[in-house]
Amino acid sequence: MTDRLSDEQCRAAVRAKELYGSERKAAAALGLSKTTLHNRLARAAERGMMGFAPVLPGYEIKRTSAQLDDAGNVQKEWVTQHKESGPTFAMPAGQVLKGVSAFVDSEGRIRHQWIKTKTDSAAPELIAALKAEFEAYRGLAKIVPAPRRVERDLLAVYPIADPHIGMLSWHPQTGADYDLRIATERMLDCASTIVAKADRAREALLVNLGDWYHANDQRNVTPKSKHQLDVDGRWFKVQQAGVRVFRSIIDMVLAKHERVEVVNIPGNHDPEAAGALALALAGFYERNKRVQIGFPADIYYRRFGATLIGAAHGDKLPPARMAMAMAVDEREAWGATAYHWFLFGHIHKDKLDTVGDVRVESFSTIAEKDSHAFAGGWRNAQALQVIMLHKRTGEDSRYRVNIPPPALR
Ligand SMILES: [Mn+2]
Repeated sequence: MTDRLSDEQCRAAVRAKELYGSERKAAAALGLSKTTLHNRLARAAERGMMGFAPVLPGYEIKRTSAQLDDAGNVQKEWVTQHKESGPTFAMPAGQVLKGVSAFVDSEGRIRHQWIKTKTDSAAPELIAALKAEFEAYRGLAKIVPAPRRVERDLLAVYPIADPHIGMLSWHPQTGADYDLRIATERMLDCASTIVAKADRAREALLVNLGDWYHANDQRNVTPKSKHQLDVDGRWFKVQQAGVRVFRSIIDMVLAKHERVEVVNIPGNHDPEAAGALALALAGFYERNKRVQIGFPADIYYRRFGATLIGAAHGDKLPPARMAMAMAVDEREAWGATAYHWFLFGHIHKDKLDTVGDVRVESFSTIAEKDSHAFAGGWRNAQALQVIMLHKRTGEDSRYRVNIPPPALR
């Protein structure tokens, strides 16, 4: 609070105003700023030192009324004035609006308002919580620089079949442990190995052949057959881990290849979850022109030079129908290409069929067996591969990383 102005200071201001006429001149004469002089005049008016003539400094007219004679001439006039309003209300720092109450007249018009504020106590905690939540995302959206030299005539095809992220397998029951941590670490490990081995193709095709997730949702059964699944029960955590590991793989592939097309094929274990995965990835890479995330369709086709590529999960159609569907769906590309190659997963093993001139090939998984697969006697090697295609001559080379059986690790 500033000290109260003396009556003498106020009176001096009034005298100066009368003497010099304008507030500007009066202020200059007294060696005061115009604001200071104006404030002194306002205080003087409050103390009745400026008479009662309308309108006093710092006051505004509230009401005027007049008394007229019979001829309609003004006999008397009243001017009611009250102190003018202060500056515009500004929310004090650290405060938030708690409420507003109003004093209204008989017509419901606002006469006065009270703005009630309170300490914004939630904000700092909220900010801290959000910061903590997004800590794991820090730097992940960073644009990976494009590789310097790439081979324009090559396409690197990375088929990823059936990682079954979220599956739980217990060594005493199935011969090997598998859980969320093992799945994600193994995926990153294998992916980084084969990305390093791959040739510097200009383009890469990253194909999720389905069953990226072991479960489709918290019900923990296969949606169609209702087979009971052995799962990590924290579905959201599984879903999140699945998105993160895929993102890391895309980033690795982006560092090696100039353009990356990502294909998400829904499996029988994750028909809807695959769609959510595709959505999450599409959102994350929306502004990266080097990445294209595809629609999660059941059958995928793409032509690369002399090769026509097809892909499906493999639960809905046998190899012969894959070949036939490809010929019909892609009749033009079919006729224009020398090599026909259809990729699938689902059976968790490397297998090559030829139907006519179509090489219908399934890929092994990096996952361990669940109790169902163990009991069924399925015993297949685990691996991850990358296949290099040449624009004119088709398959050029392939690289592979094997996961040795538990006893030999
Ligand atoms: Mn499957």
